[in-house]
Amino acid sequence: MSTIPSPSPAALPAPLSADEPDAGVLARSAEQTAVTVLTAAAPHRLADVVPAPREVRPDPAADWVLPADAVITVSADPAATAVAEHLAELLRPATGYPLPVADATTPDRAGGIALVLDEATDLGAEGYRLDITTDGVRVTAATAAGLFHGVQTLRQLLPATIESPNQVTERWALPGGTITDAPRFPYRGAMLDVARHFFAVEDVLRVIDHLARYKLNHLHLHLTDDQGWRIAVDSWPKLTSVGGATEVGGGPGGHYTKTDYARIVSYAADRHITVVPEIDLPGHTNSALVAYPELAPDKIAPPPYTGTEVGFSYVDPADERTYDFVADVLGEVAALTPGPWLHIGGDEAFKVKGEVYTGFVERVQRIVADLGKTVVGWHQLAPAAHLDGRVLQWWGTDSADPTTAEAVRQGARLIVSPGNHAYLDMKYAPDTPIGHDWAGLIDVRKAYDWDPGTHVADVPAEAVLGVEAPLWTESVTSLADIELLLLPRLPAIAEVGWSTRATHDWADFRDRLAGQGPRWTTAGITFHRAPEIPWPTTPVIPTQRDTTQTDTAAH
Ligand code: TNX
Repeated sequence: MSTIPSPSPAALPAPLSADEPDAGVLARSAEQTAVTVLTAAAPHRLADVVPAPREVRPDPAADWVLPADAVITVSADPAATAVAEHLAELLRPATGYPLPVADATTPDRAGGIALVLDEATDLGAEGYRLDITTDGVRVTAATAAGLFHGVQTLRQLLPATIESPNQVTERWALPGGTITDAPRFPYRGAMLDVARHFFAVEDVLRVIDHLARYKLNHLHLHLTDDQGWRIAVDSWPKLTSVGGATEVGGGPGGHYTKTDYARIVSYAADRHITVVPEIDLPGHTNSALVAYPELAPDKIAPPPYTGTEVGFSYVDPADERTYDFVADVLGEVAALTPGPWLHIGGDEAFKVKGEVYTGFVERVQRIVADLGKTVVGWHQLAPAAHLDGRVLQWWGTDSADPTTAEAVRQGARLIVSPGNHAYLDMKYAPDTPIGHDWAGLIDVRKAYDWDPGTHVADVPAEAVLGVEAPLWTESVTSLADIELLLLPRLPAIAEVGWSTRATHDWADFRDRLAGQGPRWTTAGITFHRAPEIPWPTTPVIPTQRDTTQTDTAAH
């Protein structure tokens, strides 16, 4: 990042800390809703953004304060207009401002926020430029996705109180200058295992919100495993009615109807996030075998499984009926999924070996291709014959695998999810109350300090499609658990995937990440107060109500 430094704090108006007696008073509006009144603080630094933008040029003479009558103008385009509405919805609760969205052709619209689609913007499919001047804010991008990412940057540059669900009387100041930004890798994702424990649609939508904040653009859903089958398949209905009724620990499980799944896909799409569905094959299939014993090698239904061992189950690779099942399931999932990817798992099929395994994978890869989708699978797929466009997901812990390197030489691309850096189900420290440690402990620095471009031996950066942070849920049973493991490591993985290598700097990242804590607290989001991060200790919204979260309330 070529950062032209901000002026020293002394050159800016002195920030008032919110716990000083004159800095905040509690007021109530006529409607008796709690309104916290805060006084002016200096705006954030323009570089205080996660993931780090490519180029930041502060102009302290150009700080701008969002006025109560600001209008959001937008190019006449439905996708861009949706981004403008999204921005308005982000800003309205805390500001209490009406923030109408208007067509950019509407006259007399100076002094607001303009979202401008401009095909000539030379920043790729997701890049954007953000200009903050004394006249207002302008986000320019060639695509609605670029505008969306620019909006997330804008959001982070406002005071942390912008995250409040209740109105706050605040000086909504933004630091002047220009950010020019674009991602390093096209694929930046997180995975949620909804099979080991089932999570309600609302929980998944909230995870999508977290992805969107940090410019991640893929949500991989691990929809099936030994402990539960979570996606409705009309042609094999017992997959969910029987196979969906279990989960780790003996809970009730659950599944997504096609309508539920469509809701997740569309909520994600509105945030420029593509859903990647995974049907794990040929192993990790006990729940399917319970529902349909004809798929089992011995044709006998196994008992439902609610433990956490892996590698014992598999669909019968020698029975043609198995391929009917695979084609039916993948066909229905493909039809529900607008994105290009279908993930077929392929991991830990310990009982399907050698040519039987590769033969199975090659047939399934072909089924996916015939559905017009791009096949993705865990890197165990590597020894199966290459199929054009296929993508392998690396989850090793040792940074080298000749079979994967050979598959890449033949044209496979790689999503990099090193177990010892990107696995969000690993504990932070020995005392983390949930999570695993088979790939080691992953503190924030470990999640941040690796390079997807050079991580896997003999895999060149050009073959790397991007990064993904998987969250397996054997020990994760609630949204609060999910958030505890996700935050603050998800932003670290997001930065590794988005930001150019030249910006990589632990001390700088640590300070920028610290600024996210008060935002999460204000928004009521659980996070792990990792001791290596200098979290601010001043509450953002002081003494608002008994129920008010302060940033000391989180884990
Ligand atoms: C390995 S990572 C698995 C999962 C487990 C996970 C727990 C991968 C492709 N397979 O089945 O849930 O470890 O960390």
